[in-house]
This record gives sequence, structure tokens and C-alpha cells, in this order.
Amino acid sequence: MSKESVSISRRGFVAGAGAAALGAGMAGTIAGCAPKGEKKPDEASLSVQQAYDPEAGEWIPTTCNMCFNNCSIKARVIDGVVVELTGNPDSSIGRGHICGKGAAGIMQLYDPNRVTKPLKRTNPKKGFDEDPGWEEISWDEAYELVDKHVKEAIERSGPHAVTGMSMVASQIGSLVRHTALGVIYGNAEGSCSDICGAGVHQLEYFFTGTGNARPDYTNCNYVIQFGTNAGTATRHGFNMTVEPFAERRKNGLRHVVFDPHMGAAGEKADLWVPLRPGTDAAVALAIAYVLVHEENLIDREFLTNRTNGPSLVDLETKRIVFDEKTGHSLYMDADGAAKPYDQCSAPQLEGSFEVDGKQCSTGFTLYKEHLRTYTPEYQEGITTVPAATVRQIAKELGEAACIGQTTQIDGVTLPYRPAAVDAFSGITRHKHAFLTCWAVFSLNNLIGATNAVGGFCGFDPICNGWTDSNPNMSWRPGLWEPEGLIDCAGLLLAFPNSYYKKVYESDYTPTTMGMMELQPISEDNHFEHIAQAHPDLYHTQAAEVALCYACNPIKWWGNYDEQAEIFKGYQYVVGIDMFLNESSYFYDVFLPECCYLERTEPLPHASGNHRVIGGLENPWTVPVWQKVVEPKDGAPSSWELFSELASRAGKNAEFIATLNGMFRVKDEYSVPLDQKLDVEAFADSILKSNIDEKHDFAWLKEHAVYDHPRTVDEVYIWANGDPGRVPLYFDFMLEAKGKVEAKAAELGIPWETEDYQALPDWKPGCGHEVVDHAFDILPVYYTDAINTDSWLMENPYINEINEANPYGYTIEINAATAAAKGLATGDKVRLVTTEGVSVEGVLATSEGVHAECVAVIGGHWGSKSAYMPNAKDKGVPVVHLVPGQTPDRMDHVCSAFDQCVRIKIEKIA
Ligand SMILES: Nc1nc2c(c(=O)[nH]1)N[C@H]1C(S)=C(S)[C@@H](COP(=O)(O)OP(=O)(O)OC[C@H]3O[C@@H](n4cnc5c(=O)[nH]c(N)nc54)[C@H](O)[C@@H]3O)O[C@H]1N2
Ligand SMILES: Nc1nc2c(c(=O)[nH]1)N[C@H]1C(S)=C(S)[C@@H](COP(=O)(O)OP(=O)(O)OC[C@H]3O[C@@H](n4cnc5c(=O)[nH]c(N)nc54)[C@H](O)[C@@H]3O)O[C@H]1N2
Ligand code: SF4
Ligand SMILES: [Mo]
Repeated sequence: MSKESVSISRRGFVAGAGAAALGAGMAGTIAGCAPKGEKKPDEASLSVQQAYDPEAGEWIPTTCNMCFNNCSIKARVIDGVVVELTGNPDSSIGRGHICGKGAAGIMQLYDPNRVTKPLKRTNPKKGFDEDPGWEEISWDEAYELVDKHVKEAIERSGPHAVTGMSMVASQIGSLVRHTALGVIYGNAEGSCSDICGAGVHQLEYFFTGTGNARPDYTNCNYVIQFGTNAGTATRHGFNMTVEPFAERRKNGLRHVVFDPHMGAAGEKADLWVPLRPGTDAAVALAIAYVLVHEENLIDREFLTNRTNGPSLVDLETKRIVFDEKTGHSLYMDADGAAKPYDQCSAPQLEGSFEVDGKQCSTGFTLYKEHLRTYTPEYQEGITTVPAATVRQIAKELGEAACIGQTTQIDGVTLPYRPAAVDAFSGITRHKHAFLTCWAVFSLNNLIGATNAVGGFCGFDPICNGWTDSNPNMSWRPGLWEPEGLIDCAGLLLAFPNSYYKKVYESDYTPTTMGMMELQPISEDNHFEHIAQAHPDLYHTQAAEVALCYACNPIKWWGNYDEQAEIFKGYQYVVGIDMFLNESSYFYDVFLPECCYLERTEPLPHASGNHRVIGGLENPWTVPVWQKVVEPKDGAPSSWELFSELASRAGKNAEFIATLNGMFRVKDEYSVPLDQKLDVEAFADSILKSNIDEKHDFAWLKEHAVYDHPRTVDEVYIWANGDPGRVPLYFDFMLEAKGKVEAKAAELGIPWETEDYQALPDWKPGCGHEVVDHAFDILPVYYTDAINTDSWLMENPYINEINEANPYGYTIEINAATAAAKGLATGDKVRLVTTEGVSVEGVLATSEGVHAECVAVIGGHWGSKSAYMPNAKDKGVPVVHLVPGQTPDRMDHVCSAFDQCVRIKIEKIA
């Protein structure tokens, strides 16, 4: 494969409209977008007419994979060529919309730089400056190489010798990757880098019974967002959120955004509040202070009956007091007697009492006292947000919540709290992220908006089944009896999950580099990034072989040179992708997956509908993902690829049986266990098991989507009056602290436990203190609506939009800050850390960024790969500035990773 890959732009494409190789219809679509009058009719533009002949070709329903949302789309295909992509209005997933990224998918399908044949490295030297010398090999050889190297490593050094990597670019494929490695090879290690949800997911589990939550947009009047562009550029269910959010905005919803950068959210908001990165907990706790101490705008009924706020806490030990007989936590009843929570008729939310000779206060009383530190004036110096702004927002939020009001839906009377506080990755990419997420999401509890109509609700906390009569696909959160707290359903496959069980009952001995057992309330095995670099630190075993599926692990964490050293250290690296991204410079063998438009997948979403925002307006939806054109050069899908590996290893039965368990396939509908898995037959198994025989895959291919309405009790978890509370005083954190400390001491390993506390706080994260005044700037990065993670700049449509955007590939800086430093738009600069690590770029000034920050899109762009020529060197990879391999940047509760690093800006003459 030559290094002179083809560089294309939209206009170049039109000019060379011979484009014969791409087929008539393709040229038609491109010409259709070209500026008017640019070309005379020729062969290509004649095909424009053909492409737009309403009778020509057919529309085939399928699923988009240009970002992780997997919207339902339709592809128009003429003579085996995709000429147009559009949304599918029959499906709630995307609601008939296709975004700019989705529409640009056509340029990915036909990108001449997409790889479709397996490759083997011939140059043994690995590095960004070394051409791997890729040589085409047969599929047979490619599979043999994977099988051989993975097996040999495991035979040599055990299951920890192999690590699998994958992330969100192909979410369901990642599940298959994980399952396949586990079942076929007994692999035990895995790595990921979703430095987005660490902390957020856990708090959402605790409060909503499921790992993803959102404002109940259609019923909400007031939304505060912390560090997210949800519903304006990003997040789960992007195309499902944009419309209801915009509709409500038109009808009066007030939108407040806390973000150091004015991205899509800040731009659309009524109020953009720039704050210093990593300080959200301080402002959130100050909002709580105003609600509790100044405005008395809190929902006492909710706090009493739906949180553990009335729990009696021993003031000496700071632990909740449990009844010896029942094992249940004690509340103080109105008659002055302490009783188990479920025997108390009128629990006291506030007060201090003597119980069995112990001085006790309620959890809420302690929470209230704890807030006294966080006055609006106190947070000002930390966050730079004026105290008056905090007071204004707190009052608006509390008043918008309509505390005390109810509403009726489908004959059920429910609390009506049309105000919600939402957050995502901006607040998690910091140390102390768990405390921050806790401080932020607790605001919903204070105003009683958690799980209320118009408030803050889980995507999919309860499912009664995909039909009225077949409960096979159903789940609901259990109850943690000792405190009556709700448990949760797991994120991807919605199986029952309980963090409390893990805290109280599990063994804390770590079994992998991710150290998950030592973090009973973490979801992310991010400690692998530290442990792989320093196996001695935690007495873990470093992996020798890595299998990277649909990810760019050189770019997804911290400093690239450090990551490159890790990758050079692996004895063998397998890459499965569509493009030779910069991580491929460290791969030994490359197996191409076909494009999403060329493949059939049994289900686009995991059964928990992880990408579907839920709500009464969005039914349970099972959409089709089928190939609309034949795969170029016969490249397989991940399902086919991993099924082939399973089959070669003689592991069909184990592989299929595990998949059956994951997707709740009933025995009678299982595909044969002794044959290689057939994807369409497996889709049949899932559909027949969870819907019925009529709705098989043939039916789905024709009808595009099966759906089933959600019921009020599936959306608002307490609609049936079921018991269940959310934690306000986190006693279980103190339990975990003791156990984590004991285990770390026993193993003789370093571990931080300061953040295991019963009430949330703000603590300074990395780079908060200014040590050297020359280094006065903090870079932040954000996501816009037209890009996906690190790979879309290769797409000529997207690249052109980024180039036309003054802030697309530049470094955005506050105009006043720039002026004070003698800098201006167009200046070429170097961002340098105190360690001397640097990245370069061109400045663009604006008023939309905090005076102490610079902002870039993505933060992991600036591709180094010559095999992605459109993307090469585009954008500014500020994450390269972040040291990634020491534990001091890690939040030891939830595995969040701090991305803040102080820099100075040097002008390059
Ligand atoms: N278009 C598009 N959609 C996507 C994706 C994509 O790549 N493109 N990726 C998907 C994935 S994997 C994810 S994780 C989600 C991400 O979804 P979001 O979390 O909504 O993504 P970002 O736009 O990166 O939002 C982070 C925001 O936090 C701000 N920020 C940085 N530091 C701080 C801070 O300390 N405090 C506060 N308050 N804000 C801060 C940034 O300026 C940025 O605006 O989107 C998903 N959807
Ligand atoms: N600086 C910075 N770092 C980040 C983030 C950030 O916003 N900025 N975001 C973080 C977050 S929240 C996340 S979730 C991760 C995301 O990290 P990754 O999931 O690693 O995302 P990408 O870096 O875009 O790499 C995706 C790769 O998948 C390939 N790909 C796309 N579609 C397919 C497919 O269908 N099949 C196969 N086999 N390959 C495919 C693309 O070509 C690309 O090489 O990054 C994290 N790291
Ligand atoms: S939001 Fe994502 S999945 Fe939906 S159309 Fe856009 S790129 Fe495709
Ligand atoms: Mo993410």
C-alpha cells in the first residue's frame, strides 16, 4: 500500500468528475452540492438527473454509525451505489433527522483512503516517523496471525498477557470484541478511555436507577447544563433531543450553561456563565446553599420520603445508625422514637437527637450544616462566577421547580418539577470528578426534580418488555434493603446492578490492571493506563499483546509520546478499523472492517437502549441495521470477523451461548451451537425471543423498525407508588473507604481515599493553583455538531466545514487576554507546559472563552497519519500536553482523569 494516499476535497471531487470509479450516482450527489454554474453538463452531471429522478433506485432503511447515536436512516441506492442518505421518520431514534455527520457518511463509504484488504507490517520499527511498509495479505493469513499471537501470548504468560481495546466508534461491535476475546482466548484485560462519563454515570445510577439520565425535555421549563452541549451538538440521542429541546426553548424554557467555553450550548442559552475549569462543585454547592439557607426553596416532602436524608447519623463516627434487629437504618419518628426507616410513619427530616446514648443528627441536618462553607461569596474566588449570578440562578431554579405541585399523566398523579440540572464530560475530566458530579446532580434532589415529571429522569430505568405479553426483555431496579435505596439496571445490557452490594459484600482484591475491585463504584477500567506503564506500582502484570478495535488509543488518553512508548512495548498489536489512523503506526497486522453501510448487525443498540434518551414520547424501538451495498473487497463486519475467530478456535458453542445470554435469546430460538454464527439468523433469535415469531429479521428488514409504547411507570419510576429512595448522606462511601484502605495496606500499594466521604465538597484539581505566573492559561476542548471524536476530519465534507469555520482548526482565545499578551487572530503560537511539552497552532480571538482559557475542538486532532491525508495535521491536539501515566491525575473513586494543565503561550515569529 503506497503512502501517497489520495487527497480529496469536495470541489476536487467535482472537478475530476470523471469519478467513474465511484459510479455515476456518487458523482451526481457531489455535483448536486457544488456551487451553481461551476460546470457544464457532462457525463457526471447527466447522472445528477438520474440520481434525482424520483423513480430511480430504491430507499433501503438502515442505521447510521457516523457517531455513537445510531440514528435510523434510509439510503438511496441506484445500481449498487449509495447516492443519498436521509433520516427515517418512522423511527423514534433520530426522529427522521440526519445530522451533518450522518449525511457526510457517503464520503466515508467512498473514501479512496478507506482500507478494505488486510495488511501486514514489513518494517519492524515502530514510530510516527516510520512507514510500517504495509503489505496486503489474504484474510486467511490475517486470521491466522491474530489467532497465533493471541494464543501464544496467553499460553506463555496467562490471560493477562492480552488486552483488548475499544470504545464508542462501534459500540455493539465493542461488546462483541469483548465477548469474543473472553470466550475464545480467556482474555482478562481490557482498556478504554471514555473520559466522559466517569462519575456522571454512577450518580445517575444512584439517583435514577440507570446509568444515563436527562432532563424530561418535553415537560421542562428550566435547564441548567454543566459542561455539556447535549441537545445542541452532542450526547446520547442527539437527533432525538434537538427537536423537543428547541420546541421547549421556543415555548419559554430557560437555559443556563456553565462552561469555560461558549460552545453550541452557551451560544443558544439565555445565560452563558463562564467559569474556571474544574470548579463546578464550588458553584453547585453555592447554588445549594442559596436554595437551603437563603431562599428555602427545597422539596421537603421529597427529601423526607424519597431520600435517606432523615437517616440518623452518629455524630462521633459519622456513620448511619442501623437497627440491630432488622438491619435497617433508623429514622426519628414524630412520636420521638427512633424506628427502622420502613416502620416510621412521620420521619423527621431535620434535628439532633439522642439515640441509645449516642448523639445523632439527621443526614439532612449534616448536609445543611456542611453547605454553610459554600456561600456565593466563597465560591467567587474559586470559580470567578459573581455571587449575584449564583443567587439569581438558584432562585430561578428553585422557583421554576414548582415545588409541591402535581400533574396527571394517563390517570396517574405525579410530582411536577419542570426544572433540571444536567451535566456531562466537562465536569468529569477532572480529579475529584465524583465529588463534583455528586454536588451538581444533588441539586435535582433538593428541588425534588429527580424522577419527577419535567425533572431529571433515567433513560430506561424500567422496562416491562418489548410487547404487552412477552416480558423476556424486562428489568427494574432492585432495592438495597438496609437503607431502602434504589439499585439500578446496568448500562449496556440492563442486567440488575447494585453498587451497594459491591461496597458491602465484594472482595476488594484487584484482578486486572483496571483495579476495578478497589473502586467498587467505578465503571471504567482507566487505571490500566497507569498500570501498563508501571506494573510494579500495583503489582499487576503488563499486557504483551493488544487488540485494538474501532479506536485510536494513541490519541484517546494523554501525551502521545508516552502512549507511543507503551505501544512500542507490546510484542504484537492487532488493529481492526476502516482507516490507518496514527495508532496504526504501531500495529503489526491490520484487519479492515467494512463500512456501516456495507454490513448487517443484529441490533444497532444494546438492549438497554443506551443511546436512546427515553421519555414517554420515545417508544421502545428496535430498528434495523442492514447492508445497503455490498462490502468493498468483501471486508467483514465485526460480528463476522469475531465469529470467524471463534470458529477457527473451535469455540462456536461458547461464543454463541454467551451471546445468547447477553441478548436474552431463548433456547428454542438459538442458532446452532456447532456452526459459525450467522448474523441474520442471530438477529432472528433475538427478535423472536424478545418480541414474537412474526417479528423476525425478514419482517424488520422490510418494515425498518419495530416499536412498543413506553408506559408511565417505566418512565417515572415511582408512578406505582413503589418504595425506593436516593442517597443524600452517602454512608456507603465511608464503608468503602475503610475496606479500600485495608485492602491497599494489605497489598502494600499506594491508593488515595480522601474522596471517600459522606457529603460532597469542592477540592482543587490539577493545574488549579498558579505556581508560575508565566503559565497562566488552561486549555479546554469541546465537541461541535459536525465532528465525531478524532476521525471525521478525514471526511472531505467535514474537513471543508472545519476549514470554513474560523474556530475549526485554530486555538480560540479571549480577545482581551490576547490583547494583554500582545497577541492577535492569525498569530502562530506554541502552547508550552512547565515540563516543556508543546503543541502549535494559529490563534483566533473571540469573546466566547473564559479569560484564563484557550479552547479547541476535539483536542485530539492534528492527525499524524499520512494514510488519512485530509485529516493530517488539521487541528490542535492539546491532550498531548497532559501527562497520562502517573496516578496523581486519577480520581481514585470513579477513575476520572484530569485533563487540566497550565501552559504559557509563545508567539512563533
Ligand atoms: N457531534 C458529536 N456528538 C457526540 C460525540 C462527538 O464526537 N460528536 N461524541 C459522543 C461521546 S463519546 C460523548 S462522551 C459525548 C460528549 O458530550 P458532551 O459532554 O456534551 O461533549 P463536549 O462538547 O465535549 O462537552 C464538554 C464541555 O465541557 C466544557 N468544559 C471543559 N472543562 C470544563 C469544566 O471544568 N467545567 C465545565 N462546566 N465545563 C467544562 C467544554 O468547553 C465543553 O463545552 O458526545 C457524544 N456525542
Ligand atoms: N482530546 C480528547 N480525547 C478524548 C476525547 C475528546 O473529546 N478529546 N473524548 C474521549 C471520549 S469521551 C471517548 S468516548 C473516546 C473516544 O475514543 P475512540 O472511540 O478511540 O474514538 P476515535 O479516536 O475517534 O477513534 C475511532 C476509530 O474508530 C474507527 N471507526 C469508525 N467507525 C468504525 C467502524 O464502524 N468499525 C471500525 N472497526 N472502526 C471504526 C475510526 O476510523 C477511528 O479510527 O476518546 C476520549 N478521548
Ligand atoms: S447524530 Fe450520529 S448517528 Fe445520528 S445522524 Fe448524526 S452522525 Fe448519524
Ligand atoms: Mo465518550
